[in-house]
Amino acid sequence: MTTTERRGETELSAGFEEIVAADQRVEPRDWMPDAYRATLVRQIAQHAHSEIIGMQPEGNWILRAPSLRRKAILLAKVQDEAGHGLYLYAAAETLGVDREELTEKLIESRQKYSSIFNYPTLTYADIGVIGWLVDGAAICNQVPLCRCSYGPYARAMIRICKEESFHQRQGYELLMTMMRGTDAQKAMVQEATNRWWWPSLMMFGPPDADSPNTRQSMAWGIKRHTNDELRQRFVDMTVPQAEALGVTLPDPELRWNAERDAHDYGEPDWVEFKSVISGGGPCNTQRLARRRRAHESGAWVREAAAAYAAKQEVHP
Ligand code: FAQ
Repeated sequence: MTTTERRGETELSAGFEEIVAADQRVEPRDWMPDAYRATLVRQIAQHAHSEIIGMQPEGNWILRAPSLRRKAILLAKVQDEAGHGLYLYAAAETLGVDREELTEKLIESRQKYSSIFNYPTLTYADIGVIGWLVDGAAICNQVPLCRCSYGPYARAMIRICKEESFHQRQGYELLMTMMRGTDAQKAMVQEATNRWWWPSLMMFGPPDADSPNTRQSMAWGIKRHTNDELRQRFVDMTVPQAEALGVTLPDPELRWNAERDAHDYGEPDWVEFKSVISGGGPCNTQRLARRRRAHESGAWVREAAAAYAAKQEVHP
């Protein structure tokens, strides 16, 4: 690198730091450090993959929904998740990676997706609990991302969060209905809550002391809070909701701490978390195999769309 090139890069870097310090948005045309771009691609791709893989646990119940109303709600929710995936892949594309390449990385296990979608949905109460806890955790984690320093990601998150709020409410309403039902229905809600509580806490990522990316991502304004801060916010938000619903959260250490003005809670099983994110969760193999199959069986659609686009270029 020549002296002039080095001086040019120092100026560009100062411009980037200024945008971040002033809490303005970095846009695709702006210069950005390679590591900032790589971190965004990693996080946005993981987020997009999560939305797409996240369609499977709930999709599992569309044909078995207990009424036409529940089926219509569930269909709309699962379609929304597909839409979120598409907004996010589009945001990632503004960083110079294409969706085809990201999909390849997902199906070859070279990129992650959220641990939560590697657990099975065993009863219809799971659909309610996913809305309440999983979408509830997603909202806690994602509302601050609407202020992410990277413009296209922040803007995608605004639409996504609006839809996630609807998802959370439909789940809570479903559970409220079941809790007004028979003893067997109430037991089903409690049992589903017991299974999803700890995996929901794990969605926020490892404890701060074990989170290699948080410090730099916060300095760049990609993340606005640490994993533990958001996990705490989720616990504090969820405890009164559980009380209103009439279910018990499965944590004997959960109690209000007046000194901290927050709830104390037990430690999630981080060994299980590490195993799930390294491919060892109960449904990892099934989720990826299904995604791979869907990708392969959609090849003819991509080919036809590309052929049609090429024809339009010749004869618009
Ligand atoms: N699962 O250093 P950190 C949804 C990885 S969407 C799997 O703390 P970071 C909507 C992490 O990637 C849910 N992997 O990482 C919906 C890193 O690995 P790497 C998805 C995880 O990025 C609802 C390593 O561990 N949401 O639910 C997890 O600073 C219902 C070290 O971790 C998002 O993606 C995990 N839980 O913080 C859809 C939100 N946690 O890449 C359908 C955006 C950590 O170095 C139905 N993402 N890892 O190999 C984020 O906010 C962040 O990326 C975190 C992780 C907080 C997830």
